[in-house]
Amino acid sequence: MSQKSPVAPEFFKEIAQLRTELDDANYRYYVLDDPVLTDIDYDQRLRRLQELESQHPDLVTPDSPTQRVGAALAEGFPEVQHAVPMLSLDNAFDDEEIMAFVKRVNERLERDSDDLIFCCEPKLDGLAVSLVYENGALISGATRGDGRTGEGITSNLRTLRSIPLKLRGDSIPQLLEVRGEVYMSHSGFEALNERARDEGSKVFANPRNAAAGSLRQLDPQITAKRPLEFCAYQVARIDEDEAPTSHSALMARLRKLGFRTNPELDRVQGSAALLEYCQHLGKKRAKLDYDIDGAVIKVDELRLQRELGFVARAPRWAIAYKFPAEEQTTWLKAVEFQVGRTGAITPVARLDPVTVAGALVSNATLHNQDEIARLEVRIGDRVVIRRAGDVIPQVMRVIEDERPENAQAIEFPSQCPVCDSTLERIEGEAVVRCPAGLFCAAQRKEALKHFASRRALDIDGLGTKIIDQLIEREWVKTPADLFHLKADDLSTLPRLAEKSAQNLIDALEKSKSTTLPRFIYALGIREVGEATAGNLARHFGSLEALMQAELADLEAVEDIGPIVAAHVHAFFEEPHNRETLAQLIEAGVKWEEAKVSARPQPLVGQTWVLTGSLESMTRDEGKARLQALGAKVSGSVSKKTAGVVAGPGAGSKLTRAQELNVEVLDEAAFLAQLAGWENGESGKDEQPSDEETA
Ligand code: 5U1
Repeated sequence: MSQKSPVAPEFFKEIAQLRTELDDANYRYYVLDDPVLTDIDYDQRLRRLQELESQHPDLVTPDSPTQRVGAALAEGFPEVQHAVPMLSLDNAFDDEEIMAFVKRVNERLERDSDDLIFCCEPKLDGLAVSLVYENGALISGATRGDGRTGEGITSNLRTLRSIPLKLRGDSIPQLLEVRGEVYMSHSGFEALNERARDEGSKVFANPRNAAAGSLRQLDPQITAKRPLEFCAYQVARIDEDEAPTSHSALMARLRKLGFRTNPELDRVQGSAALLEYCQHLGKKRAKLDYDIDGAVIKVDELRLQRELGFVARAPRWAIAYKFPAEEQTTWLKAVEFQVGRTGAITPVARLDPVTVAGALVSNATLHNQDEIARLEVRIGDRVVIRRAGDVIPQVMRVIEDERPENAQAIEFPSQCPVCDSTLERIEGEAVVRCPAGLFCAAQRKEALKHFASRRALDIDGLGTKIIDQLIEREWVKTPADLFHLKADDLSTLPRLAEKSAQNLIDALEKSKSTTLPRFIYALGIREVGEATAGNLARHFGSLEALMQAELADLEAVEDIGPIVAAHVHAFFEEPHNRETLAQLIEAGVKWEEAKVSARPQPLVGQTWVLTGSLESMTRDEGKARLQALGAKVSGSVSKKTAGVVAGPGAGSKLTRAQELNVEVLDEAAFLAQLAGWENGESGKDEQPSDEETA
């Protein structure tokens, strides 16, 4: 048997020293903005460490700086449930809206002086991610996704040197969940595109797209070559004695633990200082080496944040102030009419290309017929274009003084430009639609693109060009036809080699195993996006139950109002759609029922009482959400009651709960608990149940 050679103490020492030097170098560079090593010195030390570790692989630890780049993923990114939902923010677009936010906050906190402390920082234009550390070690990193479920991109996030693999310092929280933005600096972006140009590969349109594309690589070696950075802006969970009590103190704590926070972060007191911060940041924006689209304003004290709570998916204690969008002028050369997935006809302006907010713009939406009339725009006009963040460029107004003599009026078509059906406009709606549904080739194409898209059935390799050909050859009329395609036929399509044809068949086969939320989303029901599809799946648990739902049942679903309920109802009433659904299931499309029906039921055996009014939902909605988690909801409080949710106006039931020492939750605490339970946290111990009387 071969004997392992003993490790010399100097060897240990050198390894430990190199790791410390490399970790310190990252900390000095990213957190303190005070570099100590040049890139060459850093790489030299990293190589030496790699050499030493390769001699003694048993000494390699997962948090060693050599372990940033792991193996490629074969299967795509796993789903990750966020223990605390990743919220979105309400927006304020001017001083008045900021003042209205301050007023709302002060009123709710019953404060009559304008001296509240806010913590402000730039709003980075990147991608939100969440990082979980257990006992100091990074164990998971995920995208925001729909706020409840993201994609696990741990291997990619580990490649970012501004993300510590282990926390710094002697006192480390047992559990820490940090949220922040992954972004690319302007200088990093320029260097990346220059390299791409040299190599003849595709250049990115802007830093945000480059950051998004880089994070979505299955091979972390690629991500590691992209100049991505992370900046922390929120602590979602921290488990330590004497955790900080304000947002600004939490940010200081994060810096000590090794995270970069924004150097522009500042505490301000009162609304005048707040407006001044936003104005100042607006002026500084052009000098920053990264894109920002505004400022995020947060009530600093965590106790007050808890008191303020949430409304729907946004906290009441924070707001995003958005800078005015950048505008440019150019010539309108033509207008084309596009047919969307649901038949909506959208006039699209073809423009002389112009760079707006970092992206080259050659098309802009004119929205609809009314908008063309409102703008009084003509072909040949000089127009003002606006683009804000991800939003599709828009034509804002016409510069009439520059109108050429031969400018032409825009005629809205009366027939569908693709299938020639007579267009319809429902009274009271702004949109003109082609009523032909899947009989219109344009709608078929869009429906198939949506069906195959990444967040729907995620059919790898089924891109726009192939879909166009499948529709034009009439090989595919409905999504179900996709699953009857043959590799031999596909390989006859131009530019689709035999291997790619077989790959596509394999991808189609793989896509048949999906989830109910993805399947519902893939159907392309009007106004049913990913979040609504998720809510429908969670609420009904099965496709059969959803198909049988009445309008009232649909309206009882979280975040679904009468309009969306009507669209869903109409979709499942349509015989043609029912037939396609049956064909899809017949073709083998399936999802794990268990995944759906095993949604968390942590409140089985518990009885809850709702009393008083709630702001973010009706009592019936609150009741439905508790019941969905397995609870019984009762109209009276007894000593067996597990908990009482008490909103304003709560009377005798609240008093009774207090007398019996039953746990009472206000709305904010209830929402936070619901979010936790719906994300799989367990409830309290089972208790004997009351009769359901509510
Ligand atoms: N800088 C910053 N961006 N950002 C985005 N802070 C911040 N906070 C957020 C979000 C969504 O949310 C918390 C207020 C919960």
